[in-house]
Amino acid sequence: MLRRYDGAVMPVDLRSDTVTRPTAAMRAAMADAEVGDDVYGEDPTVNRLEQCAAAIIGKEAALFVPSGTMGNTIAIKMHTNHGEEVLCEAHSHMMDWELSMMAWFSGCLARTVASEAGILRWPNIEQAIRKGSPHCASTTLIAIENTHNMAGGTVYPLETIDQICDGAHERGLKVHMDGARVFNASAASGVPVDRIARNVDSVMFCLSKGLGAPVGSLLAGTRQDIDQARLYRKRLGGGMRQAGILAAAGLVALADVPERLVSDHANARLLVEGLADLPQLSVDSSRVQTNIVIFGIEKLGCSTNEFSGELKRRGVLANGVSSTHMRLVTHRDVTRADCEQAIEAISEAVYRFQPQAVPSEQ
Ligand code: TLP
Repeated sequence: MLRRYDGAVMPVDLRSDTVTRPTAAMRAAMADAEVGDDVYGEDPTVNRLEQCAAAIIGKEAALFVPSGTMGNTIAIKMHTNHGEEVLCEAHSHMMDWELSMMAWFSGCLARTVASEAGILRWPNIEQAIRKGSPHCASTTLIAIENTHNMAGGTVYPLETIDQICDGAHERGLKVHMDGARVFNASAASGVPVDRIARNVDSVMFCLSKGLGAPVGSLLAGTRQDIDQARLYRKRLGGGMRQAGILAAAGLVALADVPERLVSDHANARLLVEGLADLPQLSVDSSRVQTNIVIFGIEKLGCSTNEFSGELKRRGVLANGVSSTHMRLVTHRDVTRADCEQAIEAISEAVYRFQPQAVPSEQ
């Protein structure tokens, strides 16, 4: 029997891994956090988080920023000059969901590169690189997204990252990794995050997604780049004062990550296997490598908003990511039982739009 969503019962929230609530341990650490003014560099908890993050990700320094979008924005600014080109994947977060920040703040043009399942390959990148001339602007940065959100949480093979970095560096270009979910990539591949990020010039990762912290991301790179990044963060209004109360939750999140992410991935697998049994949906289970499941509802003849509405009535929250595709994201606050409920709700919603397909009772 499905738990009905009437506002009183907590729905199963699969809209994103950003929706997690801080754990009791995080709240306790926040309450006890030692703080200072971080714009003066005097918040001991922020300083500890930045040092800890830099060590985990294997870079000289890291900067605590309020959001992943700000981390990516600053990274682009620190690697480029006005009027240059940035190569990125056609459905990358930077391209589709950051309100053209690359143009707005850095004055750069995004040139998209074709990919398979969100993963860029060096030969395609190489063809798109432009050398500055009186006729065209030069490419100076390559941005890769690991895991790739809109491709369904796909993971870059390590050798692909290394090839991209080697090729870019030979040409004098920089590589930034939008590693909002790089810990998911690590949990799925078994490759430590510092190895994944070893050859990129900068990496941004989010505390507020799979790691479950309430707020914040880290941008990591060379000491020199991060010193510069600190100025850009201030320009963007991201200079936070007693931010140690947020950093404290981030430190807790970093302490107990990887094992838990594996269960998020198992829950996503459970979801996709349940959906694969519904022929009215388009499901590519090979894409589901981490905590994101994207599936098509184009055969149902309804909009993603209508489909979301049906799910909501059945106690499940999920968003459309295009006019034909829905996304489910597993995270700390959803259990295996919640995912089973979601499969049931999705099956009911599918048959609601295609009643002729209801299987007969045995
Ligand atoms: N992604 C959000 C939405 O904006 C789509 C989500 O729910 O998945 N890089 C990647 C790969 C991301 O998925 C996101 C957020 C960001 C950057 C930006 O992070 P925030 O939301 O902290 O600015």
